[in-house]
Amino acid sequence: MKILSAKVIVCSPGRNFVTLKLVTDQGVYGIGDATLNGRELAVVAYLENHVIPCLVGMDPRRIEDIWQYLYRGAYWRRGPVTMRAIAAVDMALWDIKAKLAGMPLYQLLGGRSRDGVMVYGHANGRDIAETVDAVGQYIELGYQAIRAQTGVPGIKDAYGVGRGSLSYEPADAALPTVTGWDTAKALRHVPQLFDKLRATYGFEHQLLHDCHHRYTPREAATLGRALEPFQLFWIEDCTPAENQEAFRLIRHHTTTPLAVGEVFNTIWDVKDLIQNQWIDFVRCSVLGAGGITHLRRIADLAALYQVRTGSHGATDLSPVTMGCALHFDTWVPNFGIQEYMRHSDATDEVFPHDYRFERGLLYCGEAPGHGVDIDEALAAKHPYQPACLPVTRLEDGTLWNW
Ligand code: GCO
Ligand code: MG
Repeated sequence: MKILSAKVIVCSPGRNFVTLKLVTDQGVYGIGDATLNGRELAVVAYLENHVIPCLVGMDPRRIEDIWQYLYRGAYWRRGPVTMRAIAAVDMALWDIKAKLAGMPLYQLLGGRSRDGVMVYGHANGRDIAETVDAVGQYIELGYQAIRAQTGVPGIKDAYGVGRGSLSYEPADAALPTVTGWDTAKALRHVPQLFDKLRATYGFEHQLLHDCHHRYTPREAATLGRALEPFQLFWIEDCTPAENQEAFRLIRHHTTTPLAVGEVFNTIWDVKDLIQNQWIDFVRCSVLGAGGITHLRRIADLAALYQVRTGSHGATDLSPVTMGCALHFDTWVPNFGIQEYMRHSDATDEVFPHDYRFERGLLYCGEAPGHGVDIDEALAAKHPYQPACLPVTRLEDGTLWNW
C-alpha cells in the first residue's frame, strides 16, 4: 500500500485553516490539520516543499516510522512549524489506519475510558458584569466548566475580551493590532471577577482562567493565592514556561491548580514541569505537539506523575484537530478536560464531522477514522485572508507577552 498523492488545502471560512489530505493507492484517504494561527503559510511551504515529496510512495500504515522520519530526518528539531506539519501527517495517517480497520480512532488507541469528554467554553466580557452574564449563558447551554476572562479598567483590549459574541477571534488584522497590559491592575481586578462569579452561581461549576503568559512567577503566585477561595479548576499559562524551572516558585506558594502547554510542541518542553509535578494539567494538543503519536507519549509521561491532560482547543485548531482530540480524550486514562471554543457555522460546513455536544460533554462519533472530512468545493469558496495575532505593550511602550 502506498501514499499516491498529497495536497494542502488553505481556506478561510470565518478564519484561516490549513488542511492536509493524503490519498492512498487503495482510494482510502486521510485528513490532517496543519493550522498555525497567524503564521499559516509557513506550514504550507514546509509541507509542500519539504514533506509531501518524501511522503509520496511511502506505506501509510507505517505511522511510527513516518513520524520518526519526519522528526529525526529533518535534523532540525522541534518548533511550531515542523511539529504542526508532522501533526497533520500523523492525523491523516491515523485517519487512514482507522478507516482501513473499519473502526473509530479511539478503538485503535486502546478503546473507551469514558462515555463523554468534559469541555470548557470561553465566557468573556468588557467588564465583570458582562462576564458574569456570559458565564450564565454557558451554564444555560449546559456547560459544566467555563473559562472566564474580563476587561480590566485602564487596560486597552485586555486578553480574552471578545467583541460581543460568545466567541472571539484574536487574529483580527493583516498586521498585528496593539493591545495593552498592566499587571498591577489585573492583579487587583481578576479576583473580584471570581468572587462575583462564585457569589452569583455558587461552586457547582468548574471555573478556569487564562493568564496568557502575562505574569512573572512571583506575580503568578500572588494571583494563585488570591484565587484560592474561589476554587478554580486551573489558571493557565500564568508565566512564560520556556524556563520550566519558573514554576517551582509558583507551585510552592499556591494550591490553585496550574496548566501549561498550548505553545509547546514536544515532550521535552514539558518534561521538567511534569516530572517535578510543578503543574496539574498539560495542555499540549494533537495539532501543536506532533500529532497523536507524540501527544500519547506526553500523556503517558504525565500519567506517571498524576498530571492530567487539558488539550488546547481554540477556534484556530480546526474541527479536524477537535475530532482527533475527542478520540484521544475518549481513550486517554489521565484525561482532565478539553477546551472547546465553538467553531462558526461556516467552519462547521466546510469540515463535516460526527462529534456532538450534550450537557457539557462532547462525544466523538463511531464512524471509521477520526470522523472529520473537508468539503473541498466549499473550502474553495473561502480564500485565505491574511490575519495576525495581536502584540501587547505596557503603558510605557515596552513590548510584553501577548
Ligand atoms: C486558549 C488560547 C487561545 C490562543 C490562541 C492563539 O487558551 O484558548 O490561549 O485563545 O490565544 O489559540 O492562536
Ligand atoms: Mg490559553
